[in-house]
Amino acid sequence: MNKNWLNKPSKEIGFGDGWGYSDIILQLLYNRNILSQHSAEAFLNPDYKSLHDPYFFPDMKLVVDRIFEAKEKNEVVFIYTDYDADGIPGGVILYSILKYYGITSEVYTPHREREGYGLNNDAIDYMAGLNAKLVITCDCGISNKVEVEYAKSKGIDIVITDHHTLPEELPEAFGIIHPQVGDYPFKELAGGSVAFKIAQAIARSSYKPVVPETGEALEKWLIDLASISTVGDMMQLVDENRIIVKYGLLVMNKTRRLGLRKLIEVAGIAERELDTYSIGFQIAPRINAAGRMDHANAAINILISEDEKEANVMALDLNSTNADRQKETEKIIQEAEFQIVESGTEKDMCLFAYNPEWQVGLLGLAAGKLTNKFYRPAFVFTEIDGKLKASARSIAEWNVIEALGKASELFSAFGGHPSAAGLTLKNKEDYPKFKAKMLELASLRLKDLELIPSLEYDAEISLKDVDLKLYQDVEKLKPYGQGNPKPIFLTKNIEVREIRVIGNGEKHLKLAVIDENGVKYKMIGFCLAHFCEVLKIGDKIDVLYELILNEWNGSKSVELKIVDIKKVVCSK
Ligand SMILES: [Mn+2]
Repeated sequence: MNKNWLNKPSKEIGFGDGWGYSDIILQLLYNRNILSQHSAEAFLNPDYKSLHDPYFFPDMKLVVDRIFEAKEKNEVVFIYTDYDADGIPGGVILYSILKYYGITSEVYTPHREREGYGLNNDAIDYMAGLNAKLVITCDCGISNKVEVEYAKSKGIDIVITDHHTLPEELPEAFGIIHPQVGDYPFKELAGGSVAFKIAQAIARSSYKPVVPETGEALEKWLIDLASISTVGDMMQLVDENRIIVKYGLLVMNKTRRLGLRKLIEVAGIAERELDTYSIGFQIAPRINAAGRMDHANAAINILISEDEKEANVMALDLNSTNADRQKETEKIIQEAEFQIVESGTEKDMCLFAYNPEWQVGLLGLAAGKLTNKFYRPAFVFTEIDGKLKASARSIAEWNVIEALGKASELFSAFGGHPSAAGLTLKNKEDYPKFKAKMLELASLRLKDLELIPSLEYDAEISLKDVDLKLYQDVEKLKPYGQGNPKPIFLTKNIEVREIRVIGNGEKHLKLAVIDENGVKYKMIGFCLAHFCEVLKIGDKIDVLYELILNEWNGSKSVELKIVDIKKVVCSK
């Protein structure tokens, strides 16, 4: 699909003078809204010591003392954690830190389809039946006022650790650790990182662990899990999140956690240096797959396993669950696309697909793919127990959660964000009414817009500026992720000299181009082979690209990874 290219604004004259950075680094900092020398230093050199004091959470001391009271009294303790790639590593952080201090806890993860998100009374009954006295939630609970009351009536103290949007009325829990409750200085922590802050608070308390390590050395072995939560939940990689991910990756590259090592091995990335891409596309999807396809317990169990053989078997299992998940998702996407194209609705202001057989845990992935492909908001429905449930994904131009709010009378439940949401229809018969309402709201907002995706680039440069020095400069901005995308550059008017299609299945494009001085450069476009149908030798093109390092026989060179191409002059 044709894309709009947007240039981020050029830095102002004089910006960063005297800070000692290259012009291009300054532009990249400016593009990321890092506007003072102090914040530039902090951004380029994330330091473990800059993590905020965990005792800035108002309830932290109370919560830490309650945990050790449970140890003293030998109480049954449950960790109640969400089933996704944020909650799972977070639950394992809590389980592990308690274990390091001689407290054995049980981890309870609700079933995605049967129990749904957050605390529920049946689960509370189950834990009460096992004589639980303390339940610590992770990545959920802040909206469970009613369930927290119910737990109290059963003699259970609930400690909520969460990061989701605050409801109007907070639950009256024993304690709440939430970055938006109180004056904690950074509000964007993942659920797993909130759990990590508890681990830090315990490691920095006067209580004594039963393992040899103490303090920082002890807490650091848990930060790799917090980095999975942060990337897995697509948090902005700024401030404390940037430190967590940087140190998390350092730890993950030498992790002692057996199950995580096995997961990395079966994903086929053990030989590489792990980065945010490995977390986002290899590790988090495998952890998520358990809850999407069946029960998240499989992912919890592998991460807490201490038996080599067992961990191996579980990693292979999770790997095949993930492969099944991919296949299933692919099937849903194909069928959904077929429904949309067959009905001729692909140019409508929003897209709908429905099949009662589709698995609810995969709807969001499918909706996301449809939104990318057609650049329209998409709703993908399935049916559970006679009710229609959907996941929605939207484009930047339309706030889907706001739209759902305007049709709330149709739903028995709905929630989410401007770009992603979920809903359950009260009555199955309302499906046509729902579609009509969404189409009406979407066209109010979108009908006069040209709906094509846009790509933002950082700076226009010449090919002669591309060298190892530039690559190393750009690498200083790692780790990349939400809020800090990998830098993209534009070079205009370069001449195509060679065109080849390479790789398994002939999916990739390889170009040789020359700049205005006749110097030749190589470019590679992964999954961009379709451009060879429109390009000819001698064409002049504008190209958006990223820098990648090519290491071959001990020598290093910079290669250009094509992001998008526009033809400006055709050869005769
Ligand atoms: Mn989360």
